[in-house]
Amino acid sequence: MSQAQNQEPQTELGRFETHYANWYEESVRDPNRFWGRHGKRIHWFEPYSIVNNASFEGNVSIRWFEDGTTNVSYNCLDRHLQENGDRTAIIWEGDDPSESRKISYRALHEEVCRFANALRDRGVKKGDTVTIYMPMIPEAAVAMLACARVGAVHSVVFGGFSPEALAGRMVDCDSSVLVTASESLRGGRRIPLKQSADKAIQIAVHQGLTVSTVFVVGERDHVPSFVEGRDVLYREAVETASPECAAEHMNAEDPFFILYTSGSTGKPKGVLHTTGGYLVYASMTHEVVFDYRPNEVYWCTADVGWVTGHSYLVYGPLANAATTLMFEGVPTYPNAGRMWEIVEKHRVNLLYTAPTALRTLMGAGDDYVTRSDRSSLRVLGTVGEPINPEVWEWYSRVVGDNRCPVVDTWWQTETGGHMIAPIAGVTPLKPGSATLPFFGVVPVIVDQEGNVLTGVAEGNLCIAQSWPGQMRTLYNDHARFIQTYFSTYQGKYFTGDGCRRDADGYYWITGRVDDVLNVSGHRMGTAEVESALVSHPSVAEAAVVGYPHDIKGQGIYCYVTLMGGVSFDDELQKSLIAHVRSEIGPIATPDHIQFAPGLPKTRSGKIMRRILRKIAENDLSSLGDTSTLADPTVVDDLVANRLASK
Ligand code: 6R9
Repeated sequence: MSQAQNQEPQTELGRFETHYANWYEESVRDPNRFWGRHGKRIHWFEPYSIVNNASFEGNVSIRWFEDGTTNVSYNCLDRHLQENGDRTAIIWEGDDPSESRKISYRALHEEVCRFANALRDRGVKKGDTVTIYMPMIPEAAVAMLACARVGAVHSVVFGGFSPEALAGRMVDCDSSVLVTASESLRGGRRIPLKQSADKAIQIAVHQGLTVSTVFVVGERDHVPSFVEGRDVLYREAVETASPECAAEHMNAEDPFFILYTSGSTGKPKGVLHTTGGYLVYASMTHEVVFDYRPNEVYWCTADVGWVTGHSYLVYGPLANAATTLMFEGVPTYPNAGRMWEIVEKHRVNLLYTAPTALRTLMGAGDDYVTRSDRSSLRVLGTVGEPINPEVWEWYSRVVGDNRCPVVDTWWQTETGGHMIAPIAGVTPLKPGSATLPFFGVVPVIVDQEGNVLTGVAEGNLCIAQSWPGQMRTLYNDHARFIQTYFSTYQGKYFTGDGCRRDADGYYWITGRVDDVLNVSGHRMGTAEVESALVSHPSVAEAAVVGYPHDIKGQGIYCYVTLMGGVSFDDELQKSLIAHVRSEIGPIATPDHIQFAPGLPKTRSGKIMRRILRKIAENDLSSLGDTSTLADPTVVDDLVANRLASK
């Protein structure tokens, strides 16, 4: 551990070298024993006798604790009432700095029971899918926990997604119930969520979906086009429902939630997580990686629409009886000091955020940080994309006053929880490295042919053994699940990320090796942006690549060829940008659109993305061999007309 920064060991794990190594060794050698013990951290109505039953071969079947029964809502609420009923479960901080609310475990339990009954009253039962399209308000967590309580499978769709994107996701999982809000408030701007939901329903109904119920958070007067019979005011439903609601006994392997995420193809994938293993894994990683201690205030800045919002804003923290802070707004409103003001106001002990936010705030200057009291902070975390060592150092030095370990956590929607991450206060850190695997996680680095590389190595990152938080399938598409994750390297879960392992065995994630972009920590497929572009009447063909962007990590660079007779001008460019935003959402706003008279293709018609990537990166010295192209001259035009992308 030559270059590693040594921290004083603080947790029961004690000395890192011995305890981590011992626990880790047991966790991968004897997962049944290890997880058999740690599975008991949650409450089971019917205990499990079988721990791990998973195979990455053939039809790929992943099962954990398969004969146990439990309920996530019971574990996140009822279990804490006796001892911690008065403890704050959720601190809500509004977009407007003068607004905040505290909700105790007792109050949250009551609200969840009431809304669960309201769901049941509208016919929702175990196994039904419910879509949640919400701002960052406590009712989003209530809706998720209420689904968990009655055994409904929730699909939370990020509130920034367009009506088209929402409709596609509702249709895919056949969701006839939607929970939404009249509007969302971000950075002082009102975003008409219900209006988008109504448009989405129109599109979905057109595609054959029946939508029976729309719960709307908000005052009646603020709900545009209230549809009698279909629309239900959340507040009225909750007030008239009974506060008592028994939690459904769920099998550990019953579906828990679907979360759509982007892959290399156009259609988002419905990642399916199940009940028992997911909760065990989310709660254990939350406690161990962040070294969470009772009574601490924990703040994860992720939106509930992403997996981080599921595992580390709602389920992990609540399963651990933590106080979790939910922030409706954005880090730069009313000014770039907002995050640190919130830390001071609520005495935040643990902060978990994304490198993209840190890069923006670092650019705003240290004064915004240092003028707030950050003495409550004990642990700092990051997630979502690789963190540049300079940003890591700034986070540690300026935000954390060199007192707080920075835990860089690598994981994915598919993994359910942290996979490669330090244990706060225990693992010696290296800026820019997610360090070492969590218990039970066996990372392997393979070359293009699938050979496992040992020692110091760089290649594609796979995971060799199952862990409890792993996704079980893609909703309604097990064949695609096998194809996407287990066919590239037979018998291994392929992550889609590149990775390097150093001489100390530390892992350094280098970014996606497939056609997935990571823009400000938001994951999207180049194919999704391409299909949005070609659905514009003026576009004949489109190719989209990522390029390095100082703040966003990656920016979106689009090449378009146009329909005959159409000419490229500022107006068309604006219209294309607006079109992508309306098809997918503002997170997919193109940074550059270059007109291409032709795209570089092989003679068999395959677009050579490598070349397009190099041009977007302005790395013209290494365009490589272009002689295999059907028409090598198109490259000259693209190079001559490339757009400034720095
Ligand atoms: C949790 C989450 C997953 C992709 C993943 C990788 C990137 C996430 C990272 C990281 C480097 C980290 N990623 N955490 N890259 N260091 N600490 O973000 O899930 O939205 O599914 O994205 O994000 O490329 O494959 P998801």
